[in-house]
Amino acid sequence: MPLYLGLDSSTQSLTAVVIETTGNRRQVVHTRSFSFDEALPHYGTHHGVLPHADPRVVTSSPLMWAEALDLMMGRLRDEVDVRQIAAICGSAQQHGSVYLNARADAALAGLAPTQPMVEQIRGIFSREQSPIWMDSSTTEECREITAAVGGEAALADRTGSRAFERFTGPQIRKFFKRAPADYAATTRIHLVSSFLASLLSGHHAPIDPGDGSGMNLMDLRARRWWPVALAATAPELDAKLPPVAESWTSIGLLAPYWQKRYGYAPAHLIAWSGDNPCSLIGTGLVSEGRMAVSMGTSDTVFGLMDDAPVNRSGTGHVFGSPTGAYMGLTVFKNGSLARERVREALAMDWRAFSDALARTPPASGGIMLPWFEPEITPAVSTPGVHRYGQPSEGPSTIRALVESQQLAMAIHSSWMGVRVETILATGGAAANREILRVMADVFGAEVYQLEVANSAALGAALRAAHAHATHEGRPTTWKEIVAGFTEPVAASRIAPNKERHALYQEWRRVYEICEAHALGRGPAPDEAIARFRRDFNA
Ligand code: XUL
Repeated sequence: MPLYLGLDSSTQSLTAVVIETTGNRRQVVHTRSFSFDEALPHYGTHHGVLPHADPRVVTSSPLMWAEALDLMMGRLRDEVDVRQIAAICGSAQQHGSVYLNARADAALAGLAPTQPMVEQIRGIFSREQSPIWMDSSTTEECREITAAVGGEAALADRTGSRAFERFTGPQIRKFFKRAPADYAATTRIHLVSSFLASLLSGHHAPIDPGDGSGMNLMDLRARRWWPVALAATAPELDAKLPPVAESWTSIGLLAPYWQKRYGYAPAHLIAWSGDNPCSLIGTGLVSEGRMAVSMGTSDTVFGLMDDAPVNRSGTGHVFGSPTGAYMGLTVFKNGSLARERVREALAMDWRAFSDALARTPPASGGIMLPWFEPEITPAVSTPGVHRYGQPSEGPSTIRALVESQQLAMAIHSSWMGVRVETILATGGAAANREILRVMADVFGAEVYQLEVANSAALGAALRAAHAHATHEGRPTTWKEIVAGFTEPVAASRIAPNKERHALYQEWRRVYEICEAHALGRGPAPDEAIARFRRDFNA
């Protein structure tokens, strides 16, 4: 009976989900996850990233990601019947880039099964550290690229996003400017996703439109590199990038290294994608109308879109969806990161955190802009936490934080133009019902918890099953593929409270004034807060 393997290389960990999809047996048969810090401490990462004096520079080790992949494939051999795995697909943190030199082709093609992979690929990198999505050090390059392509609107219309510091194009440009000789010695630039797929296939894998749209380099609708953006970014970039290929592309069979070293079958490899496009599938968002809010290291709001809207929001992104359609996404860097900081500062456990939310009335904590780290939405390069309307520390801080995060998500995802009636909540913080209650009231939407804990890895496994069925001449719909895996927990439904939603509609305007003030773009919000308190007796 065929099995399908989905891998997810995230910021902090590597996860594998193995599923079976035959007839009524539609289930996850195995899950394995380990954190980079714990499993591979010799790389010296902290929460998956390398230390830097400048908080805007965030990198990780591509060799570590490779070693993690090898470790995982070996562990799976001991835990599942890997000979039954018919197809493999993967997901990875988006935007991060891997720089390879001329030795890479031969090393990839000639991996000897008698030695660990890591020893054989040490020499293939033209850059030892990979910039990742948490990096915000390329403001200058964003400006240069934007000007060279004819402005923000031109870049956003063509690629789905205005220039963002973490996007791969600005990162490549910075590398070219700072280390021109190393850039010249680079023969291939991969995303984390296509790099890991290359290790499995033994040759350079393509980039799929889902992950390619996180680069400021791809023509979103044509699904190929946009020559104007390539020219604006760095010389001879076209020759260094892998081709763009549809997400369901079969990129070959698992290389002999994996078959001989661990006993895998010659499984079909499907093009990897980014974690957000994979999570779209893993949360069952294969048609328009529903949205997911994922609360992990970062918080993200996303949903499928049949067409690519012109995105003039300046905040969100339009990415390719692995179904061939599109997805809208807005990312907040200070997600769980901020919740953890506040909880730690108050010396509370998660239970006390929830109790504090349950005990405090809506809008009683004021507004908090929790920019502990440089923020993506709205763009904030110098970190700083701002508090308005209720400066006292204590349980009200938690209410201020959680409400402000939900208000920011509602405001900054409205550009997608989707009437949100149902939200699927996922990620670690989605286990907290009190947070979900605030979400339901702020959005005025029904909120369901998703049982799926590893939506990106599950999405990758479902993509493997979908592509395999299609390649075998058993065409199947996305709806059929996700059935039985992604249904929300019916009993978890939280309905919005009408009165509280009305109150939050006004509190939302106060939030907007506070945010504009914190960004140095508007007046102090005292008057607006006083008016709100009068009107709502809050
Ligand atoms: C998406 C983004 C993050 C990373 C996290 O634009 O930057 O969600 O993909 O892995």
